[in-house]
Amino acid sequence: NDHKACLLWFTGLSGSGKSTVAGLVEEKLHEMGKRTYLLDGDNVRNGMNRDLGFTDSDRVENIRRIGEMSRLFVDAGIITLSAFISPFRSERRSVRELMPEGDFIEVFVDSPLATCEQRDPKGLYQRARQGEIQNFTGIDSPYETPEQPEIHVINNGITPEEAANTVIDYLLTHGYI
Ligand code: GGZ
Repeated sequence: NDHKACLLWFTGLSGSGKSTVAGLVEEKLHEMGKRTYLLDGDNVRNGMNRDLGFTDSDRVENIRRIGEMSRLFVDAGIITLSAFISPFRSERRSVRELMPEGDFIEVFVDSPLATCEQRDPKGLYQRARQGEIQNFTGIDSPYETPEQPEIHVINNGITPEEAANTVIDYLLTHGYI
């Protein structure tokens, strides 16, 4: 059950499939006997960060805290998966710089906005288009695409299984697991 602890940082639009892919990667790692922890909106935004909304400054603080929290998990030897939109390059870079060299693996879950909007599992895009939600990423709040992600998953026309395997393959070929 040997592994090198690292932070898998999933970034992408709402509805891009970050949480789904991260969840599958975690399942596969468990099957291999690895210790993992998954941070996502459900266990972070409802708890530690429930004081934060979706203004630019709240997103910056959201990612800063999640970065610090992720570092503690990696420090404890756990393969940590964090799945947040994290729309700003500078905040993703800050988290990268927080981590020991090589411990930060940026996973760009890349689905076209039109696809995310079609999926719209929670109806949020529709509400944003109707002006009922402000500062919605991709609509009236920016998403800065990663320039050099370690892993670029084009999550459009492939299964979540295939997307997850791309991540597992990276961990295997780079000696993390
Ligand atoms: C973007 C929003 C917004 C706004 C609520 N903009 O697809 P979801 O629903 O389940 O996941 C999205 C989640 C985004 O939170 P993050 O912590 O990942 O964002 S960030 O990294 O930018 O801080 C979405 C929901 O919250 N949601 N309002 N205005 N997403």
